[in-house]
Amino acid sequence: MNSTLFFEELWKQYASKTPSAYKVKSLLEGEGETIFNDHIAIRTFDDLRTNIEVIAKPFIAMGYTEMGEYHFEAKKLYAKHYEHIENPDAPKIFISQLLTDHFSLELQATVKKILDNCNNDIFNQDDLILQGRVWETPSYEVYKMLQEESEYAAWMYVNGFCSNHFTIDVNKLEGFENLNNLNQFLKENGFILNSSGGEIKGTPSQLLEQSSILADKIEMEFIEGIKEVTSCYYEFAYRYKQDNGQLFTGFIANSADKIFESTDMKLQEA
Ligand code: OOG
Ligand code: NI
Repeated sequence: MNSTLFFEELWKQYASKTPSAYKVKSLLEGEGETIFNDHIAIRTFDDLRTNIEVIAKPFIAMGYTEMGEYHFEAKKLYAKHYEHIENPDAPKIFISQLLTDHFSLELQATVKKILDNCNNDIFNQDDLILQGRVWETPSYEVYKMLQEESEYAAWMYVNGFCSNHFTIDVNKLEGFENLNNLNQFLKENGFILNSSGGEIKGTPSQLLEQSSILADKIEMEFIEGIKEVTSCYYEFAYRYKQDNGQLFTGFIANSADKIFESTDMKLQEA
């Protein structure tokens, strides 16, 4: 699949489970804006069958290069980001993985069982991240057990492989001078921002400011019946110039740490 088609398909799947993202995009287009995507993000388990390297492979084949790496000690996550050097307009890719070994033996065994119980050929397919949850109908009991240790693990168990957000490139908006203006506009229109660590994560001196809306909630079929879980969210990024005059293209671990929480069930209930 060529990369334009791939990102179109990825957006379609993401928008179908993230009605707020579709609404925000339409609202801004209604104001005359054209939307550009700064980056997407993918989550996975660090199992050798599904780790960051496995997820990154099709992107490397598209011409992406590994750039930065990020550590999240408290959340027990690790991430890398990728850029398309020849095409700076291609969205950056942020891929994180759960550091399974840092959790309980019960969680480790559960993750292994989830992966063992599905057709492992699928992990090597180029379109893995268009496949969503590739394992069987989840159990609510397992979901709650994972959630006690890691919101990320629980989210991954029910959502699977996808882009968990797209990101509006705020630099390219015409009617919004800065991220705060966009945030105010979104709030006036009824969208709820993730305020963990403040509505704006990052500072001009860190060269990146980010905000996001809370993930949508969707109905999910569990073995035990239908329950609500979080799906995906929309992010907004404003980048500043580095000393060389080029926009900063990386990520900031402290900010990312809070952006992850956009899918936390605990923020929904607060
Ligand atoms: C990724 C969170 C981090 C960013 O831009 O810093 C992030 C995730 O929720 O999987 O997207
Ligand atoms: Ni992001």
